[in-house]
Amino acid sequence: MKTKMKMFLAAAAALAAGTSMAQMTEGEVRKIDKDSGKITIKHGEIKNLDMPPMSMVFKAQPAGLLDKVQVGDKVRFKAEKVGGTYTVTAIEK
Ligand SMILES: [Cu+2]
Repeated sequence: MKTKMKMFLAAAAALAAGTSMAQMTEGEVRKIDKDSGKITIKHGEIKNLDMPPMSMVFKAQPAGLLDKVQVGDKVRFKAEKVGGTYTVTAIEK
């Protein structure tokens, strides 16, 4: 029983990690912290994460994504949950 549960969780995690499923979300950059590799975005609904509009902090992966945008920019970005952390894996103005 326990093993079956683990297999189910592994399958669910693999599904959740499917990057091709992630859609681009609209947002506005509020804060950029290059030292910690984090970015605060006021975002619209993130359908692939089942998240309503809000302002929140994301990790940037790779951190170089933070060099592409500035505070105040209207952006489109890809948000995913990586290792339990909400992460921006792509961003464009
Ligand atoms: Cu959010």
